[in-house]
Amino acid sequence: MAALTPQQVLQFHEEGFLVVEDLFDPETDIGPVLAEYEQVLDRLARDLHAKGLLASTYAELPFSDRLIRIYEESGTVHPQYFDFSLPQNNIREDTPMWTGPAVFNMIRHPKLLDAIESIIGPEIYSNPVQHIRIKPPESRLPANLDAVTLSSIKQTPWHQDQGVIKEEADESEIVTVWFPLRDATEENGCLAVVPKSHQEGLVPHCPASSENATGFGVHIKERVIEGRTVLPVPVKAGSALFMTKETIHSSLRNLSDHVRISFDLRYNPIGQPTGRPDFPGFVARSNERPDTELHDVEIWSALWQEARRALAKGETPKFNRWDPNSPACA
Ligand SMILES: O=C(O)CCC(=O)C(=O)O
Ligand SMILES: [Fe+2]
Repeated sequence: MAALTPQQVLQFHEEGFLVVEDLFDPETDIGPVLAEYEQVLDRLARDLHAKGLLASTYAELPFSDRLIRIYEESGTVHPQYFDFSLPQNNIREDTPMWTGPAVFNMIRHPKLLDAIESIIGPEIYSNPVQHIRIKPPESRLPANLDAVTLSSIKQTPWHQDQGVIKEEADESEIVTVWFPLRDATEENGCLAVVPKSHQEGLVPHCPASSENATGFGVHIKERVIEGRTVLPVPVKAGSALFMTKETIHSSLRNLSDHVRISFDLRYNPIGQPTGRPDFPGFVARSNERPDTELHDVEIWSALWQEARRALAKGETPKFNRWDPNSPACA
């Protein structure tokens, strides 16, 4: 069991965040995920090469250098290729995503579920608000990215995870777990948190704006953060940061020469709304009804493909509650 100690659970609830050191073995737990993403990057390289957008597939380069090179030379970034979730608009039947076995195993990792169980109990639902985030060094981003793309691949603005989901999940006990696949440092853009900010509950957010490059995505205005204690949280590969859905956080800039690569996953007790009803979750662990647990990556992958098909056909649903014309956004 990788259960948390009562002291750790207390700290999580008091501070709104908790770093669990060495939750995973970087080699045996995270290694397979990195190996799988080598294949995803290879597929991207071959696709772009076949389209004439790359002179080479750069198969000889290590992951970070290869990705940077491919983004630079193709003149744009390709985050959706790697993600195990869908975007919030312009979903097509062929929108890329990656729902592979190593990713699925990571979401279901017993050490992770043991830690989550210590916080929310043994009836655990995998919430579909989940991402891999691969952030290239700012100095190596392709020139001429439009403002929205640029800001989405740079630092993440201040927000609470409760702010990026729908009201229906306001009472759900959603726990975020963020962990890097390679060491996350202040230089390469680890997260920063506002300790104890969860105690104040949900604060107003402002939705995406294409005019304001640093304000892309649902975000809390900088003026709300001014004067508060901001704590950068470097996390080594193998360690993990747990946060409540009310904890205010952002990421720092990637000023290093390599990509910053992380997973963020969420869990809530089975039966509580996830806040993103158009995306599929699944039962990750259930002591009461073990037969309802999902163990089959093919089924998981099919759930995402089905969601993609439905969203490509229908109207774009609303993903959050915020109004850009509210006084809080002026
Ligand atoms: O990795 C990032 O830059 C942002 C992550 C985040 O906001 C989260 O995990 O909730
Ligand atoms: Fe977040």
